[in-house]
Amino acid sequence: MHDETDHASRQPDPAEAPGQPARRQFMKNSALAGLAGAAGLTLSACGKQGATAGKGAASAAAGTAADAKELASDQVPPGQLDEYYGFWSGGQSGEVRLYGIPSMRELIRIPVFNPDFTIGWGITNESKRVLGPNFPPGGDCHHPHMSQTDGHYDGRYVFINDKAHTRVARIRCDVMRTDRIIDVPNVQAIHGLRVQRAPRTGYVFANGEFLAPAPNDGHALEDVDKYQTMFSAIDGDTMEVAWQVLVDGNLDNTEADYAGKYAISTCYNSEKGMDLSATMQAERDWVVVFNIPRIEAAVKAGQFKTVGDSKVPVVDGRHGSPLTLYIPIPKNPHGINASPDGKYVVANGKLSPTVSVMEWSRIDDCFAGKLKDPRDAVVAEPEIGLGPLHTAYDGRGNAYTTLFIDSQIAKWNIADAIAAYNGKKVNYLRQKIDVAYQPGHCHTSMGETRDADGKWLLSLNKFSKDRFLPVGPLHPDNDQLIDISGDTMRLVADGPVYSEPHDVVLLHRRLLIDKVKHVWDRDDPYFADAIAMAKRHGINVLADSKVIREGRKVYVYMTSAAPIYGINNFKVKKGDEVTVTVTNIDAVEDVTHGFCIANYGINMEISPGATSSVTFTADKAGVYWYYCTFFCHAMHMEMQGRMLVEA
Ligand code: CUK
Ligand code: CUA
Ligand code: CA
Repeated sequence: MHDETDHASRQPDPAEAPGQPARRQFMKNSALAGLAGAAGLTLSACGKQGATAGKGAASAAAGTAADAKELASDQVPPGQLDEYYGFWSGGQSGEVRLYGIPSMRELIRIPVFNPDFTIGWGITNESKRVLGPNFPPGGDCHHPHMSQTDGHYDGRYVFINDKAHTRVARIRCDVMRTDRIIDVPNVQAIHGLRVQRAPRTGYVFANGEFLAPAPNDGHALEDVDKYQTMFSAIDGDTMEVAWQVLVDGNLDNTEADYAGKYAISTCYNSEKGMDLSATMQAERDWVVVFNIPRIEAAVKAGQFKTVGDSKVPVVDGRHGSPLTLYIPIPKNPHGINASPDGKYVVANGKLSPTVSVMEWSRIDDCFAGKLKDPRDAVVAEPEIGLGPLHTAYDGRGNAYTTLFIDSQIAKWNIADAIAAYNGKKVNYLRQKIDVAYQPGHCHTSMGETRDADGKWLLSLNKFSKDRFLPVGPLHPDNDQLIDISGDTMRLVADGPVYSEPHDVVLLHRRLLIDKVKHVWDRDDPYFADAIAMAKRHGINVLADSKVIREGRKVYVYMTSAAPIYGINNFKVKKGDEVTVTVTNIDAVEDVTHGFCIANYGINMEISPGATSSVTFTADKAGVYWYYCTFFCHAMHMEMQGRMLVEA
């Protein structure tokens, strides 16, 4: 057996090699010329200023350097489209942000768990149907992942967790709007989230991180032995929790294989510690592998219980269960990432300078009893550097691991790491690049699919310190774009971002560009409830503008067509419950209207073809103007009307 303490895998660090400049010098222009010569690198265009040149200028600047490959550019000229979409977790904001890559320009924001006054998320009836009646005021997003089919992105959905309120959300990629949010029962704080890759998504896997009694109803407050957590599989089509697995320890990040057989999660608190030092006692914690076919069979056979009011089947996956496999891994492991060749999965050691490479076929053998020791699933445990958190892949056999403490990304070769583990004298480390500063996740273009294309690497750095203009004590994060298309990683651009995107996915535009709708379909389920309500009132929302009273309930239907609403004024009584339904009959690309009632806390967006509705109590008498909030026409300012509220 190999042991992480005596395993002779300390390698010469390429970043420490003689002749390599320190980080700050590296950034100084004066050092660039000398460096290009010393390192044999082409530093033709470092950063935004220099990178505007096209092919000709870039190669001219490269001069006679040995590595003639030009530095890829983050510049996307006016009118040109980015090659990649990036879905950014919005972190504590509770939203998802859509970026273009390589420009790193923010395209739109997609409100998910957060109220948003731009589109009226949390205000409209359509959003409240998704958020639920008593939705909490925000979220804490970490892990956005797109649905897959056979290990390829399929452009249907992006799923994301809310750690703060133990929820999972689904975003429809055709309209870039959140369409489902669910509470996950029996656990606290959904952290790791991944999708089943094959045959399709399928399941969305979600880790409950914190340990607590279940049901968490005030019993066993001090009885730490009774604390527990579970792994959840959510049906990505119905957004119902299909089953849960009770585990030992806690759960941090999760990942799925490429065959549709396994999910796998890291545990940093095998100790069941209740404070920091207690969670760091063991030299090894573990990863736990979930055998999906076996779990499904157990559920089918009725070998489950339920907890409290929840009807979700809970199977027992603690040590000794045939449903799970616990593989000891050093130490407080964090990220877990499957390689795009479908063969390996890498757990990142965090408090250990190592990552642990496991082979799925050996995990098969462990479950089949052919391998007795779960550690036999480990085929390499290379030493990478200090604080390895997450790993990404280029599809050419190389892995890229963020080193939080070293503020670096290490590029290493998987096959060479396995050879070194088997005693061969090979250097698996390819390069280390300084990042600024303290990286968490890194992500490669298409890197979590079979289509990993090895073009771009993003380093999501937690600290930006001196990289941007000072903006007060709260600094932006710094997401750095790195060209990995050649043999050498090269930093291309810094990108400040509002706290705190833990993770992103990057996918080629061909996967989405034709799937995204330019105007809403009139029969879209997103506003079907409003259309059904209109039908009950005999209203054709495309033609009719009308006020209907039913007791204390008032229904106002109006069209919007630039620059005029279908109703110029309507009268209600103080205390009435008012529902305003606006239909944008300008089914013309980009002609969006808004509907805001001054001093009533109401604003909603009505994109072309859409119907939006809002219900509120007219609790203040007086004249209240409503007006359009999206600049839609030369006479946009005049697109207005009055709500008259009788005392
Ligand atoms: S976690 Cu934040 S850096 Cu929530 Cu994916 Cu690792
Ligand atoms: Cu409609 Cu501005
Ligand atoms: Ca631990």
